[in-house]
Amino acid sequence: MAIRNATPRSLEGDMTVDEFKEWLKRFDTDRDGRISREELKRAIRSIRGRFSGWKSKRGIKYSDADGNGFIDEDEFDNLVDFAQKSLGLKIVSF
Ligand SMILES: [Ca+2]
Ligand SMILES: [Ca+2]
Repeated sequence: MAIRNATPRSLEGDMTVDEFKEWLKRFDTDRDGRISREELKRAIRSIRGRFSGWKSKRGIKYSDADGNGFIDEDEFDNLVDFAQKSLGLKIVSF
């Protein structure tokens, strides 16, 4: 898989929604196409680390529209919202 940067650009400035999704997919370690709470926790830990357990729980709850306990690919957009509000990421959409 082609990943341009090891670090999300959010640490330096804005990232686009696509970049955010690409970044998120890197944490899909079991490659099932969806993000579990454990995977989200790892993602949160990789950026700022604080309260990753609690935030991953919140993130799933916030984003999981169909309630299956995972953030499926079509639910990634919901997480964008959450990431901006709760993780302090700057994500621009265009
Ligand atoms: Ca997964
Ligand atoms: Ca879901």
